[in-house]
Amino acid sequence: MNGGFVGLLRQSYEPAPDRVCLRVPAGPAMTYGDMDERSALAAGWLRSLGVSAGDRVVAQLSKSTDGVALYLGVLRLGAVYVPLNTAYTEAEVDWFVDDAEPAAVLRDADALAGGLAGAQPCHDIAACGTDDLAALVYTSGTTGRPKGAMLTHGNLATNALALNEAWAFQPEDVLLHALPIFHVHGLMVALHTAMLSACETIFLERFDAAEVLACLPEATVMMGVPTYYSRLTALDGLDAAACSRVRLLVSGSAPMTAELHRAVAERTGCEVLERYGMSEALMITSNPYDGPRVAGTVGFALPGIEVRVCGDEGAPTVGRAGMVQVRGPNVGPGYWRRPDATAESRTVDGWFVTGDVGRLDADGRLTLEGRAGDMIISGGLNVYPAEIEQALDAHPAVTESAVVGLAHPDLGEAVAAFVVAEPGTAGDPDRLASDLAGTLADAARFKHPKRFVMVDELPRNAMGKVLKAELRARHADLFSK
Ligand code: MCA
Repeated sequence: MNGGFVGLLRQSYEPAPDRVCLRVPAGPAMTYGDMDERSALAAGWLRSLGVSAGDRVVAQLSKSTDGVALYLGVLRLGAVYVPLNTAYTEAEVDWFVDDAEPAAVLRDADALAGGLAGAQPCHDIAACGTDDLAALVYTSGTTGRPKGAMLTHGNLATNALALNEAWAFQPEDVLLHALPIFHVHGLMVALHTAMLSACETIFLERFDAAEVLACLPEATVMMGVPTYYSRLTALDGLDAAACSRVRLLVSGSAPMTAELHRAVAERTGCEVLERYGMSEALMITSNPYDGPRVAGTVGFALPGIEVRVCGDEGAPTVGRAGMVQVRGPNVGPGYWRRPDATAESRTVDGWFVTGDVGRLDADGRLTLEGRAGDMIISGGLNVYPAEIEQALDAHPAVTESAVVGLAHPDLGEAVAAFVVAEPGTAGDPDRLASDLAGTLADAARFKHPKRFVMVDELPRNAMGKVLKAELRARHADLFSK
């Protein structure tokens, strides 16, 4: 793997540089040759800014073809790409920058375009081995303090090759891409797999259901979070004719309900293929391309990857729920500058402990049954209750709070906060709710509770621990009322 992941990509598109790489509706198509040149400009520009191999480059940028060129330019130099959600606030970005200690921070798309315009291209591809770092992807911890999941060139390459094979990608495929490119899903699952086949990607700036539907007849593959599919099924036009060329619809990042799975199949004739992954280990399992895609399950370990489920006593078990563990070339080397957290996430025999609870059947098919922590997945984005609770509890009018995820028709789960007000300060609950939204000003908006519920007390067990399961059960229909 001399040229790392970019070297591998280049092998696939080099014979056909005129093939379309990214096509933005109403914009010019960008060929693989164009992308190669643009990424060489990005690498040259970064080098002129002093970035060299091993340095981190933080990018918080709206989605654009230049953003992809920048990513490839970073890898080309042997530097380390650190993508950040565009919803993160200044305070959050400051935290990530302190932690990653980057050589460059790019947050302005115009500055990027200007930089590329004046740059000298760097056509070299740095020699990168399997274990060289390619990206840091931040994930929050149960304590609310984010950790940078390290991913190597070997992780990226082997996972893209595995997906390419498992999902039968061909150069003739056309990928419809509406995902953000600051997460593993949009960048390393969708784009990598398509680029490794040198196929065309219809590159949309964001997910707009009507626009996606209008593009669908040209596509052969689409990937999305369940919310994409529920928004599409709400439109009249989603039918077999709209999907006449589609051979594969993939869903991930959050569980898809059996009801939604069925609805998409009835409307389009396509059974959605659900797969399972996480930032620390890229894609882990997938429903089969050929063979039954069972709703509510996430399928089988991808080629070259091992999955086991361990019960409370730590021994592998089949047919019973336990902790999902994974081993293989997809698993990253750990958390950036956090040997403690890295060690905690491994078993003594070297398996990565995902934190998800699941059940394997005798054939090796995995069903996820929940998460060990309280993490909420809202519209495919992870939200950690501890972070929000800590901010709410700091408000003088709040005695304590509990943040949970409750079923939501659009987002799958949405964030709800149960708040006990300090005696004598409750006053107007609406007023307090708007005050609390202000208290969360440092947190990205998608993490903010969609509802604040004032309660007299939180349910607790005999040990004084807040019973979140009870809150979830009691208020299960909060967002459907
Ligand atoms: C936006 N908002 C949200 C979310 N997204 N609230 C809760 N959960 C969300 N996911 C809020 C905004 O803060 C704003 O609120 C309001 O909704 C409108 O914002 P807008 O950006 O217009 O929303 P949208 O375009 O409708 O976005 C919803 C979305 C988007 C399309 C579902 O969140 C999305 O693309 N999600 C996919 C994320 C993804 O790629 N996840 C993969 C990571 P206000 O008005 O109050 O400010 S997981 C991963 O990579 C792992 C490895 C894996 O396995 O895939």
